[in-house]
Amino acid sequence: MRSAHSRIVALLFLLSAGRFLPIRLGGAQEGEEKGRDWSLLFDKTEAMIAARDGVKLHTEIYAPRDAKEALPIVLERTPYGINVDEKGFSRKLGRYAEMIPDDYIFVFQDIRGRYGSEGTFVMQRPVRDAKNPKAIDEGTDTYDTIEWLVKHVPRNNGRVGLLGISYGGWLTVMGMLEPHPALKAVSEQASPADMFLGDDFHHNGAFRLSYGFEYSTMMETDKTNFKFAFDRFDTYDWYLRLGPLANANAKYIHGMLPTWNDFVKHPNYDAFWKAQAMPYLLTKPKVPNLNVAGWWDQEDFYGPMKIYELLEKEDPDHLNYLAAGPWNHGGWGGGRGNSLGAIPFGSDTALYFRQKIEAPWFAYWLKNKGKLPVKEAVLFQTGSDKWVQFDAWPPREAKKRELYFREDGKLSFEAPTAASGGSEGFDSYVSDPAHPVPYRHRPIDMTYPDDHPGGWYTWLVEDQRFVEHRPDVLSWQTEELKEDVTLAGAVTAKLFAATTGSDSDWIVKLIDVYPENYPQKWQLSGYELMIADEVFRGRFRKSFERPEALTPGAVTPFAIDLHTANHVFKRGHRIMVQVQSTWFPIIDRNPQKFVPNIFEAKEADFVKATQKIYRSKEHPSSVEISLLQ
Ligand code: PG9
Repeated sequence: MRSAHSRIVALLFLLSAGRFLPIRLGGAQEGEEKGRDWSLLFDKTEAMIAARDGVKLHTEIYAPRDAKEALPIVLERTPYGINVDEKGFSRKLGRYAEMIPDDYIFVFQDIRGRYGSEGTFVMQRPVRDAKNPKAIDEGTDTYDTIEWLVKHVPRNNGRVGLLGISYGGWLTVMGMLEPHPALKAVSEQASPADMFLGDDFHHNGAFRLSYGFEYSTMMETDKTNFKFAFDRFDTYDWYLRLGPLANANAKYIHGMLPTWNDFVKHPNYDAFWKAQAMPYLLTKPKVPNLNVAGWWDQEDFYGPMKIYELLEKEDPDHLNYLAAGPWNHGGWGGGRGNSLGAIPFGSDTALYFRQKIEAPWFAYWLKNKGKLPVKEAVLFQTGSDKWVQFDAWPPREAKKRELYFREDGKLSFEAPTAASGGSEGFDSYVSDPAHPVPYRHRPIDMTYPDDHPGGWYTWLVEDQRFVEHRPDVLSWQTEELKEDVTLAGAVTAKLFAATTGSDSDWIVKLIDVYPENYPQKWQLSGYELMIADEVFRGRFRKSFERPEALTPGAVTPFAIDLHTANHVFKRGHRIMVQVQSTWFPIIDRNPQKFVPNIFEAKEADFVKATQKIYRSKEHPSSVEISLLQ
């Protein structure tokens, strides 16, 4: 293993243009303030904390210099490095600028096998076998760390808070499964919940190719964040030239990345994926937890919403809460959050979250200070640009309505009739894996560039006009709305579709179309903003565990969960739905011919298919939305 590992390090190092630190994971590190002299505010100490198996974890402790009383500890564990400035103080302190005035001891730790910590990194290390007293996992590492901290850090008050974004959010969930008694509050932020069904690596079984490839090379090449060196700027072109997925190992990574090998070995929803999926891990909440999600999170939106939903099933002590805002991945962790891409929000939403929600949340639980800033769910409503408090999410009072696909590209609350369907009652396109629809406008730069502002961070808010007129993207849209339409809750696409292939992907996007004349911001005139979106891999229609071929030509129903949204389609706007069968290279190309394992598909398996989306009385495709009056 070690020699394989060093071979890939050598190989990729040769290919690499160099080492880039720190990476920007979503907005997760944007809050790391530049230029502030933290040494004036904090004393720093370092410790190698021994976990129960003797592996030592590199930990940095920042205690306020002028603390008058014993203080709670705020712990963040990370695989991405603690990232120190010229004075050796962690830039992560900038993430906590709004909490610092409340006085905490901040502790940052490299997880096992990353940066300064000993041991081996395992991607989302599975929860240990509880029968083995020597076994470890991220939960025991968190527990052992807290045990050490409360015993050894001078002038701590015996209360600990734990939080993190994304991988750090997942580590937070691991820490709350069997919490240390000193753990009094956690905030899981953008944690993945299920890597096969909805987060970074797959959505509904469709493989997230560019993310899966670039993330596994980043994490498993050596102990630090590594960048794969593409030989061209436009990775759309690079991934297309890669051809079938098997070429990734054959040409570049040579079986040396454990995570990539797991993708290849586990193409279906088997015990491997379930072992790390939240439905199989979470029981009722034992510690107060604020789940945090971004409506346009390009990595892990499914995760925090699912974790909130699962913990909500049994929460007699009311420990489970939700906050969501108009953010990309981690966008609440830094900056103002007054806009995302071209879309303005009318206020500083990220700052508001940190000042008015996150800081009071921790002060309440760790310092008995103030009032809880959230009753149950505090969610920014996009479109109207305001914060709304809900007693439940999704709201119970929302009513389901169907938006039907109709003839001539129309979308309507009126179902098709025998007469309206026309003689055929479907719309059609040819999906060609050799010419896949780009998921964002080309050139598609690498996922985490650090020499320019990357397109990855804002692709979910890109104007969808960039693909509207492709022959392999279909659109249906309403008339101009005569009044506001308030969507609050679940969005589900209900397609009746047929393909000439024996496997197929279906991508459905719910879009807010701005008026053609939009004086509030001229550049947004006619803008097509995605509000909900998802891909479904047809082979998993009946079961994610046992994929089946589709019957060519058969009209087949597909129900696709587009998750929840909290959005007002304003009067004068239109609602649009787009359907397509490729979204490249974020989603790998479905060969469109059923093969047992797409990771082993051959070039010849990739075939064109003619797709039909029905909109007839018998087969009324629609998107079901949840409306508030
Ligand atoms: N989305 C990243 C991730 C989390 C967990 C596992 C794999 C990837 C992240 O931003 O940390």
